[in-house]
Amino acid sequence: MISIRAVTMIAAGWVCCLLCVQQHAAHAGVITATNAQFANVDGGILAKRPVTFLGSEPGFALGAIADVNITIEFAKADGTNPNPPYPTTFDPFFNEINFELISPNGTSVMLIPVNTFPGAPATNAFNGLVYDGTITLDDEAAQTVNIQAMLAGMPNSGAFRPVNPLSAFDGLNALGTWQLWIGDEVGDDTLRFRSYTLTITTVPEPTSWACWGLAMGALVLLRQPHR
Ligand SMILES: [Ca+2]
Ligand SMILES: [Ca+2]
Ligand SMILES: [Ca+2]
Ligand SMILES: [Ca+2]
Repeated sequence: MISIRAVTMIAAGWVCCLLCVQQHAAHAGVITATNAQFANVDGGILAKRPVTFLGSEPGFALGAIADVNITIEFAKADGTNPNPPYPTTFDPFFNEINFELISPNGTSVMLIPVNTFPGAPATNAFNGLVYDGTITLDDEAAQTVNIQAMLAGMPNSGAFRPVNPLSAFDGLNALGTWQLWIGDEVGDDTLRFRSYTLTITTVPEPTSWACWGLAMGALVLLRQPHR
């Protein structure tokens, strides 16, 4: 026999869950931050670009991280001219590009290490190529960032998995200052960094966990032998 008490708890728990899910869907639980300070990066000297979450952003909840994506807009071309049109005479050395993301607690992920993209082939086949676009790094993307690049000779725009997973940040807290370290290993052929946007999905607030607890408690009650 199922007790009236258990049935009531189940009903209350699941109604509460539905309300919570709806509420959090409205909030979306997603926070974003952008840094659009240009940098003409070269010669192994990192440009460091911060973004800060204050905790007051809609969707911040308690700041616990469920997922991190990052979108980076940059160009890489021959020469050092910061603005287009870029020189197109010689090789742009895409292999010099590197990006590392550092969380507020100092956890770092080398998203794109040096030599992720191809360098200069002996045939000079990549002379004159220019990359100018936007790459989104997302663990849930279908392909890793360098797969098509090795065939095409240059980075591809779109959504790709980073070389090392962003899931290293899952479970940490978003509160505070994040840094993107932007690198270009060797002198000449600068990396023209334009902007990045950090998109963090936060874990829903505990109110909904309390609802799940109520529902789960009812299930436990159901499984207990009746006296
Ligand atoms: Ca993820
Ligand atoms: Ca060059
Ligand atoms: Ca993701
Ligand atoms: Ca360079």
